[in-house]
Amino acid sequence: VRLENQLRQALLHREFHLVFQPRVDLKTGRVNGAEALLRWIRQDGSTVSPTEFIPILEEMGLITSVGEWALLRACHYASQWLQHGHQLCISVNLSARQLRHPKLCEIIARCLDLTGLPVELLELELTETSMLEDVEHSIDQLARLKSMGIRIAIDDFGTGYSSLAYLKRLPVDTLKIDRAFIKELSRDNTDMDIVRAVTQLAHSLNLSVTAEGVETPEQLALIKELGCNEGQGYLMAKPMPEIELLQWSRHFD
Ligand code: G
Ligand code: G
Ligand code: MN
Ligand code: NA
Repeated sequence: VRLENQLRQALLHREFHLVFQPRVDLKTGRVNGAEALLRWIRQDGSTVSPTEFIPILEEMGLITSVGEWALLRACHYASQWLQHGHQLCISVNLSARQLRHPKLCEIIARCLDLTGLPVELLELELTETSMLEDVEHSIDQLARLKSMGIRIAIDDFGTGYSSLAYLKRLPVDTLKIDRAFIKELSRDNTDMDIVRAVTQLAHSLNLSVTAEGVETPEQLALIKELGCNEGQGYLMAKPMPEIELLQWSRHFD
């Protein structure tokens, strides 16, 4: 209850911020895009993890408005970067409740319209679990988004329950392999086989693969060897404020 009240205050006092974590193309070494991640910084400077407050925002029914705000800000920044000559695809996380929202397509269309961001520079990340809450509706909703030209990624892939049958039916573009599989990746363990198999499966379905949570040069070498398309993780960069991302991307030009 305390956190609930604080969240209401947070909205009023603009305590939410976005940070951005780059996604790097493993073939060219260039920055393909960035994932927008929500941060709550309270007035006393303390922070609360989104894993704590997002479920509460969901319960309170506030996730749609906070999510819409995040979407608009993310599109705004990506549009600014483009104007500075950096064509970066922005990935925005959506919660299950946002996916179920009947006006989702309209909300997104409005964000693109207001910010002038080209549609192909927006990617939405959804977890398997949120996509499978109501599969038929999800497939419809995702198909509508895709027909608008928006890219869809399955986030935290491998931690949910999606069966391969659904993978075939869900209109997605990218699999983001959960960092749990990258964490202990080494030449002699099963995670190596899992990442290889997932990557081959994804490629046979024409999906791109992003490895998350890349923290060491060894992991980077292995995901390249296994054919992943993109890497994201602390080795490349931690999530950072918008202004730093622009400076960081310059090193790759
Ligand atoms: O950035 P961090 O590792 O703390 O994020 C924790 C979790 O919060 C991740 O699972 C991430 O997907 C989720 N998350 C971060 N930002 C957003 C957001 O804007 N919307 C939603 N729905 N989830 C987010
Ligand atoms: O669930 P999702 O993939 O959206 O969450 C991304 C979260 O992972 C972010 O909160 C981000 O801070 C975190 N993250 C990003 N890179 C790394 C990494 O290399 N190691 C760890 N442990 N966490 C990471
Ligand atoms: Mn994500
Ligand atoms: Na993830």
